[in-house]
Amino acid sequence: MSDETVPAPAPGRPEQPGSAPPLGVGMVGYAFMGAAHSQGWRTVGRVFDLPLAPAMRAVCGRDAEAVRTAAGRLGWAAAETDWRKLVARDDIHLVDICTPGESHAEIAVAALEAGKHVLCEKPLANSVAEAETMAAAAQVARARGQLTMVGFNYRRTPALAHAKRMVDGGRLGELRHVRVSYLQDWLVDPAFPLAWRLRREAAGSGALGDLGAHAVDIAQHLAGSPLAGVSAQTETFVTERPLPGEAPDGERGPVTVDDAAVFNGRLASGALASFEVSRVAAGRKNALRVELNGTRGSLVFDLERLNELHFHDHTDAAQESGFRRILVTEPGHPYLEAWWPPGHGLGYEHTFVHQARDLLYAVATGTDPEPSFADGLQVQRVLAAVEESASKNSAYTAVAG
Ligand code: SOE
Repeated sequence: MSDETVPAPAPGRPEQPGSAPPLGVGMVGYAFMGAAHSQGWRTVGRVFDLPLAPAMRAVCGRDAEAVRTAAGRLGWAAAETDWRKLVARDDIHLVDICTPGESHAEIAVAALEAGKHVLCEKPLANSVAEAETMAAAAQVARARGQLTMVGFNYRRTPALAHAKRMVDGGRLGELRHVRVSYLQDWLVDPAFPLAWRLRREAAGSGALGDLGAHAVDIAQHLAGSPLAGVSAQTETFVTERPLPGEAPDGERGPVTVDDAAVFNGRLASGALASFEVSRVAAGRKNALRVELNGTRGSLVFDLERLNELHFHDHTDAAQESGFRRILVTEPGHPYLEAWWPPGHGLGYEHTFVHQARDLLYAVATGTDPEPSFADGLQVQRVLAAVEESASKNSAYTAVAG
C-alpha cells in the first residue's frame, strides 16, 4: 500500500458554516456506506443547529486515484491511502469506519489508542472476539473522554424514533411479541458475483450480519430488553458464484456466508421475538418490517414506507378500534423540526444526517451516544448465538412422517 496524502480535486465546502467550533472528521472507506455517511457529515451542519461543526478533513482508501475521486465527489478536503496515517492526524478528532467488517477491529482500536472518537458501521465486527476487543478498548478510551458509536442508522428514522417514544410512554403496555423481518432480493440472480459481502473472511456472515444485525438492534432497542436466547436456521441457496470481474459463466468461487436466516427467541422481558432476514426474497427491496404487540396496543413499521407508523390502540372501543396510519412528518416528531414543512417526508439518507447530529451532540456534551460499542458487542453475541444454534440444529425437531 502506498502512503499518500493528496488534496481533493474540487474545493470542498467551507469548514465551518456557522460559529460552532470544528470537529475534524476522517473516514475510512468510501463505497456505499462511506457515501451514505459522507452525506450525513456534509448535510448535518446545514440543517441542524450544532454545538460542533464537522470538518470533513480526509477520506481514506487503498487506490490513490479512486479515493481522490471519491474525496472530491463526497466532499472531503483530502484523500489518504494509509488509514494509519489518517488515524494519526492531529486535525482529525473523530474516525468514521466504513470498511468491510474484517478491518473494523484493527482500525477502531488504533483510532481509540490515538485518542479519537470512533463511529463504526454495523455489524461492529466479524466475530465476538473482535467485538470484545473493540468494546474493551472503548471502555479504556471512555475514561479519557472518548466516545464510540455503532452505525445502526435505522434507529434514526423519525418513525422508529417515534415508535420508541410510544413504547417508552406505555402506549403499547407490556410487550408480548416483537416481530422483525428484513428482506432484500439483490442475490436472487445466481450470476451476481462473489462480492466481499459473500465471503466470510471479509463480511463475517451474510444476511445475518448485514441485515440481521439491524433487525436484532431495532428489536432490542424498541423493546428496551436484550434477547436471552435464540433458536435458528440459516441457509445458503446459491453456493457458488462467478468471481468478480468474470463473465457470469466464468470461474466461480464458493459462497461462504448465509443467504438467509430465520430465528426466534425470548427477550429478557419475557416477550417472544421472531426474525427473518434474507437477501434472496424476490420483490423485497429494502423491507425492514417491525411489528410490536403489547397488552394495550400494537405498532407496525415498514422501511419501504418509512414515513409511516400504523398504530392500533387496544384501549379504544372495540367498535371503533383498528390500525390507523400516523404520518411521521409533523412538528414534534423526532428530528422533524430541522427539515421541511409538515407533511413532507424524509428518506433513507436522512438517517445518516440524524446519526451525525446525535453523535456531535454526544461529543459536545460528553454523554454516551447510543448505540455504543458495548451495544454492538451484545448484538454480535446474538448473531453468534444464531449461528451456533443453526449449526447445531439443536432445537429443531423434525416433523414425523
Ligand atoms: C446491504 O445489504 C445493505 O446496504 C446493508 O449493509 C445496510 O446496512 C442496509 O442499511 C441496507 O442494505
